[in-house]
Amino acid sequence: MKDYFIGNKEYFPGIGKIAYEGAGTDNPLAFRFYDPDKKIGNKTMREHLRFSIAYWHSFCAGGNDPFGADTHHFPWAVKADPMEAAKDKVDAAFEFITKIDAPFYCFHDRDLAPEGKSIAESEKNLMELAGMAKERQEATGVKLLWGTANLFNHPRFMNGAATNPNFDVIPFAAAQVKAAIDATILLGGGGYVFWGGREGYMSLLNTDMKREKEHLLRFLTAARDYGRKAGFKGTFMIEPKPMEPTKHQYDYDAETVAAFIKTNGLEKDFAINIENNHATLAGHTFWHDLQVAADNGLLGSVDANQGDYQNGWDTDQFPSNVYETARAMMVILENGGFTYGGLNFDAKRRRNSTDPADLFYAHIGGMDAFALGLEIAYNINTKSELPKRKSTRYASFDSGKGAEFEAGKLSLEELRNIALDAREPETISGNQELLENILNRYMFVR
Ligand code: XLS
Ligand code: NI
Ligand code: NI
Repeated sequence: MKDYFIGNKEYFPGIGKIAYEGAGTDNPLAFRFYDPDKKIGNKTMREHLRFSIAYWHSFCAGGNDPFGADTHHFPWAVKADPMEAAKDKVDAAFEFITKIDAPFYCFHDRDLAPEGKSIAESEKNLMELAGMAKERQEATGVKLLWGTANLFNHPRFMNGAATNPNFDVIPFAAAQVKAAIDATILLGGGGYVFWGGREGYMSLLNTDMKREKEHLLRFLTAARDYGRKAGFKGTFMIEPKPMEPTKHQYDYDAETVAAFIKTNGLEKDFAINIENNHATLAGHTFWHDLQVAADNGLLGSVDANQGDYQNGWDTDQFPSNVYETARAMMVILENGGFTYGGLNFDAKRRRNSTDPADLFYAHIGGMDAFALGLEIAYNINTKSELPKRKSTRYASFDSGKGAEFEAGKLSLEELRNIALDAREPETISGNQELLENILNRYMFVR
């Protein structure tokens, strides 16, 4: 019995299941730091990190960019009949997912199955491929983290999907979301994601923002209502991004999405899916957006990737920056860890990384970077003085007048009267450089 899946054909011959070999290994096809069964606190690394493979980047996107054609030639994408090619892709996907030893995957409807000539044919295609994926899930134990619908690729969505100024487009978007929710239910996904790639504008000259945002709310609540009626027990998530492909996207960042969810009373059903490169595009850090989502009780899942400090777009690179993974894991652990969410590699290998093995190197690097981040974050949160120092900084609000202020018991006049008899406040250092030194100690000293 092989411990990985092979369907009708082996698509990654010569590469077996990737195993943990330890930091000293010279084998490029092994984990150095991701040791799935190693316990960190009361959970294993596998349980903490809940890695997921993005179907679109790994098995669909051929490496094209606005200046050049595909460079990745997938052996599972050669059959002329799109349904036959899609079936080969399912086999290739489950082979890769089991060889890299990831417990989850995510997909868009159109990643899994081609669009048909009619809504009914598209629905039939999706359900047929989802049925095949379900069989593969049962055979391998791999699970669906979340599903979504691609409402940005087809030309009909060029002015938006739920926020399109032409109502005629909205039923087409709804049909796709309905079918994608059905497929997510069939496959037992714990989440359903809305990333509004074209829910925004290119110019305010032709855009009524107020109306479009109201339409977005109508659409999301209709999708929620359908999902609940159809038996979806998971969590709907909104994935913030400030722009690209639109000039401005309505789900700009975690703060904007949290406000949208709470203002509209959606917090029972909706949470946030944070992507590193989207946070940095919005002028924040990954850490910042994770913290905002956690502070609002809305941290659902993570699209794990990283951007490029010099490029102003979503480069979707595999995570290798251990400072970023450690800080992310600090927030995730402090928040109690993932429940239904996980770390989905919404990342693509570079256009010129053309060897089939590059797909493995990319994921191995990302998984190792998060395994390192997890261990460092666990040590920082449980052994370092950082959490204590942060809470001590606010100690003056723990009792006396500070506590009264926090509880909303002091008026502006009362506060003013306290100042009348008070001495000038003490100069208290924020000790930032000291804290950075402590962080580095935990980053590099084991
Ligand atoms: C694009 C988004 C997309 C979503 C899923 O920038 O990250 O991949 O995660 O539609
Ligand atoms: Ni994403
Ligand atoms: Ni993205």
